[in-house]
Amino acid sequence: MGPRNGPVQFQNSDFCVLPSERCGTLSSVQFLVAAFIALGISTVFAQSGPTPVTAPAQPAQAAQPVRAGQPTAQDSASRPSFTEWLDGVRSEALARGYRKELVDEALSGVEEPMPVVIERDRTQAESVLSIEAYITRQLTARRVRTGREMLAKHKATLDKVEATYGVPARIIGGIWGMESNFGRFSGVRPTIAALATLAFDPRRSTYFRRELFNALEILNRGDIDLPRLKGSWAGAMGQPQFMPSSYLQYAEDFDGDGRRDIWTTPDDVFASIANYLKGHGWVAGRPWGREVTVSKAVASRIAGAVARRAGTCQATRDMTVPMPLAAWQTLGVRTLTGAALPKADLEAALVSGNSRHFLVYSNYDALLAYNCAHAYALSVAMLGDRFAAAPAAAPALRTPAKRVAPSKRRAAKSKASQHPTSRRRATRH
Ligand SMILES: [Ca+2]
Repeated sequence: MGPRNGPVQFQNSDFCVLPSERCGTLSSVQFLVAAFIALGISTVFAQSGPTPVTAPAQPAQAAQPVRAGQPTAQDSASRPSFTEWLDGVRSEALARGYRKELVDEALSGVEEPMPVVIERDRTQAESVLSIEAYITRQLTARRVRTGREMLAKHKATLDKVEATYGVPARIIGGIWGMESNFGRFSGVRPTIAALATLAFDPRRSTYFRRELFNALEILNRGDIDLPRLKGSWAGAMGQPQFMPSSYLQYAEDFDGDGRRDIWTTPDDVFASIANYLKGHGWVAGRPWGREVTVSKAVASRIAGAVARRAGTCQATRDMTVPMPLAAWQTLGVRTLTGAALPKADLEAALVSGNSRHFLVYSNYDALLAYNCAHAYALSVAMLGDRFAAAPAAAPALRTPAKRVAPSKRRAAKSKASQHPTSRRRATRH
């Protein structure tokens, strides 16, 4: 992984089951559940949303860990061996004009598919956590505190990035925190080997073969050396967790040293995140949205009167079409304090969890583009709000622990493992 990772993160990575391997942020309960999965207990669990710029979402598979190299029903005599397949990749890379020594070096370390990659790909789970529960898990006092410290530490750079791209530092910080725990963990898996494994596997071979060549392209351009080209098991790289295609399109060399280093250079990390959001429609000076109050009666009125959006991503179908704030006001939507909505001439769409509701503006779509899951996008947005809020306005950072009888603790732990968290994170595009 990135040079920033210390021993602790490496240790976590051994148990990490999250597609993006953001295990640095696992709570102890999450960690326990993750350990169970790592032991082969197939279960629905995963953490958050996906990874920006990551692989395309796939329907969850019943988690049956399959060992790489193990014959499956889909294998047939016509399938090449991994070695034969890799020879084909090498030939195509040379035909594309990549330097021979680079191709040889990059592929020489890929002797066989990585079992851990296949297992994690097979054990991705559907989200069973509600939006509310997911947000609660993400917006911890510790993460908010760390985020404020890190944003303060990098204020000068973030201010420059914000001025350049028009994306607020707090939003960049929200994504940075969600993706790599503020740069502490960005994945230890060798990207070429991980992508080769997924490209050889028939499940999503076309997508990952393309990303494998994109990764070779990155090496060929000299932005990063092979030993440092690391990331998640699913190929998401560096602190922003960009897939190679997103890297090629959006990574920025903000410190001007000639390399787009999203692994260890904060300037490049922040600018790359901001450039991605700007490239997906973030408009400077506009808010993402706000949490609102929707009574049950109003919610059912809305369900009958307001259409849902279309779209290729599930989250866009799980929200309404945009309408003027005045229309929401007429329908009975109010601010969290029960006040009237602002009279701004803005259109907003309604995103609803089980009990919480949010009116979101067009900038919210850029967050969904990073990772198409409301739980993720709302967590980023609300983390940003918390970073920006005066510390005194935030809930107490330390809540006195309530005494819980041991039997209740066991019950709570058991419940947590039955209702895992997750939102299948699959994927950014
Ligand atoms: Ca740079």
